[in-house]
Amino acid sequence: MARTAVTALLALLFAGLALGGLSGSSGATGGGASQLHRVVIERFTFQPQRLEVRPGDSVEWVNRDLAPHTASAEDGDWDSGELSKEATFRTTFSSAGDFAYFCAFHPMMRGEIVVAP
Ligand SMILES: [Cu+2]
Repeated sequence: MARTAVTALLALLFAGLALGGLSGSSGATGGGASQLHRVVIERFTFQPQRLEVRPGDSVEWVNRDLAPHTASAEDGDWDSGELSKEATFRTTFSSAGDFAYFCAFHPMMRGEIVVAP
């Protein structure tokens, strides 16, 4: 399906950006400005499902579904609460690690933020 192809292309694009970011970071320690990344909640999925960011970066979730969703950290550190359509939630990741999260209303909806220097 076309949508699958687009998703695959996006995944490749994100992988390329991640690799480019890593190679570009050699020798630079903490000089970069923090960035804002976006996760779109659409059709009961988090897109991208796995997002790589740098320490100090922020991530914003936006719900494009009619159904309400949440973005809730598995370790309980943060929780968007109920996000109605077009509602957003933003949090900042200051330390490195893998942070799994899910939707409290639809626990099969899972995502991951990977914070790597
Ligand atoms: Cu949900």
